Amino acid sequence: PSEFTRAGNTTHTGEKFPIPDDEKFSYGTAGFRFDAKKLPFLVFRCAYVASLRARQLNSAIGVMITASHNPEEDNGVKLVDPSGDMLNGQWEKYATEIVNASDAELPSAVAALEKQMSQIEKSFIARGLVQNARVVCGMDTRVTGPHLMSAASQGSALFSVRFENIGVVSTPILHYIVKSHNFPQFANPTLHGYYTAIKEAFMELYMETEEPEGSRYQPKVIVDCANGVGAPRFRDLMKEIPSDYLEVEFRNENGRLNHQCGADFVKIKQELPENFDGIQEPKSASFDGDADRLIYFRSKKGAEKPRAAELFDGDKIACLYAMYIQEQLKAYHETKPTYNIDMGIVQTAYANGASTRFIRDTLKMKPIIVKTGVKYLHEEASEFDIGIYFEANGHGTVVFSSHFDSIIRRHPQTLVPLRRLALFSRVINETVGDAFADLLAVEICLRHYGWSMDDWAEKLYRDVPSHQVKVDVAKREDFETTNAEQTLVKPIGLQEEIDKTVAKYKESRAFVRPSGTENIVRVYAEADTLENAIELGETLKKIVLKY
Ligand code: G16
Repeated sequence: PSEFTRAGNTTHTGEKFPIPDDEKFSYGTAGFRFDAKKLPFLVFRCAYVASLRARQLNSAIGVMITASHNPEEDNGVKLVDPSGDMLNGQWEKYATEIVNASDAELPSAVAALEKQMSQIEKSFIARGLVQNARVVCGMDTRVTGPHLMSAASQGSALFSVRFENIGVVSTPILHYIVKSHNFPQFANPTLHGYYTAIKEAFMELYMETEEPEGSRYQPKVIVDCANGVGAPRFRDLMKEIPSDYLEVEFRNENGRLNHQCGADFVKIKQELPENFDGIQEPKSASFDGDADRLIYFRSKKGAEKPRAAELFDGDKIACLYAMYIQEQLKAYHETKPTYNIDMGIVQTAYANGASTRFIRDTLKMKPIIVKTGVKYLHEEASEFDIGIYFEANGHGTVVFSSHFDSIIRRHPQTLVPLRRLALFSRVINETVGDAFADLLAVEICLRHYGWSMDDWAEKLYRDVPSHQVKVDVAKREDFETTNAEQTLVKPIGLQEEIDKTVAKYKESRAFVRPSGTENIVRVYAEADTLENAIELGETLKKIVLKY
C-alpha cells in the first residue's frame, strides 16, 4: 500500500512524511530506532522481512515496536528469532538491505530473497510439515504504536503469513511468547502463559528459600515504572503473587514516558526519579520504557547533591546472582558428578571497575568484556552451562545450556540447592533481560541471604566513582571504535587526546563510543573521587566537541 512506501510514508496523525530514497538506516544496538515519523515504512518493510524469516524456518518470528529508553517522540522496531533471541546477524543484513532500497529498487531487492525462501518452504511442504510460520507483534505504550502495528500487520500480510497482534507488552514478554510458540514445552504462548510460568517458579522457589536467623530482608519494593509498559504488565503479574510473598508499590505509571524517571535516567544522572523523595523509600527499583532493564536504588546517604541516588545497577545484580548460583552449584559439585557445570559472567566496558575486580578476586571467575548490545553479551554467555550477563544499565539475564537443562532443570532433584537452581532458572527469563523476572530473582537472593539494602551495599563491593555524559554530535558515524569499544580509531587523533587526559587522574579509566540507539556519543569516566570522575567526563566531552 502506498502509505507505507518511502514516498507515501504517513505518520500516525495521517500527516505525510516522505523519506528520501537516499536516506539510509542502520540496524543499531537494538534494531531500527528513530523519530517515530520515519518508522511507518520501516516497520512495514521489517515485518515483511520477518514474514520471510518465519516462512524460511516454518516458525514464529517476533516484531517488537519500541524505542525503549529513548524519548517519547522516538519509536523503533526490532526482530526476534524463533529461539526468543535477537535476530540472526545475516538477517540483520537482509533487513538493512530491504529497508535501504528505494521504492523503485524494492521489488528486485525482495525478489531474490523470496526465491530463496520459497524453495526452502517447498521443502517443508514436501516433507509434510505443518505451516507454523507466523509473525507475533507487540508494542510499548507510545502513542505512535497502534499505527505502526497496522504497518506491521500489512507488511507481514504481503505474503499471507499469519499475524498475531499481542498488544501492549514488555519487550521480554514478546521474546518469551515467541519462544513459547516454537518450543511448546517452554510455556503457553500467551500473556497469561508468561505470568503463570514466572509466578509458579517464583512461588515454588520462595518456599525452598529459608531466611537466615537475624534476617534484615524486607519483602517490599517501590517500583518506578518509567511511565511505560511496566505499569500495566507488572501489575498484572503481581496480581498473581500474594503480597505477603512480596509487596510492590507502583509509581510513575501514567506520566510522560522516560521523562525524569526510568532506569536510564536513574543510571545516567545517578539521581532519584520523579515522585521519589528518598524519605521512607528503603528499597526502590526502576524499569525502563519497555521493561527490559532493572536498576535498584535508594537515596544516597550524606551526598552533597540533594536528590543523589545510590545505585544497585546491573553489575551489582549480576554479582548477587553469581554468588547465589555459585553457592547452590557447590552442592552439585560436592556430589562428585561425572559432568562439570561451568559458569561465566559477561559484562561491557561500562561495568564498574570494582565489580570486575570482585568477580575476579572474590568470586574467582574470569570476567568477559564484550561490545555494548544484548546480542553480543547473550552470544558470549551462551558458551557456558550457566552464563550470567549484565550491562551496567540494568539489562541482563542468565542463560542455561541444554546440558544444564538435562541434568538440573528437567531432572528430579533431591538436594535443596539443586531444586533451587532449577527453579531459579525458571524464574529468570532466559530469552532476554526482563525487569520483572530479574526483580523477582533479586528478591529471592536478598531473602536467601537475609539482606537489607545496607547489606547488599556493604557485602559485595563499593562502586568506584563514575560519570557518564551524552554528547550531541553532528554525525555519530564519524566515531569508530575497537577493543570492545574502549578505544577510538576515528576521528584520527582523538584517542591520543583522551589517553593524555585520562593519565592526569588517579585510578582513572575512560572511553568514548557512539551510541547505537540515539544520535549521540557516550563518554564514560571513572576516577578516584566523584568530583574527579565528573571533571574527567566533562573534560572529555569538551574534547569530543572539538572534533
Ligand atoms: C538498548 C540495548 C542495550 C544497550 C542500550 C544502549 O537498550 O538493548 O544493549 O545497552 O540500548 O545502547 P547504546 O549505548 O548503543 O545507545 P534499550 O533498553 O534501549 O533497548
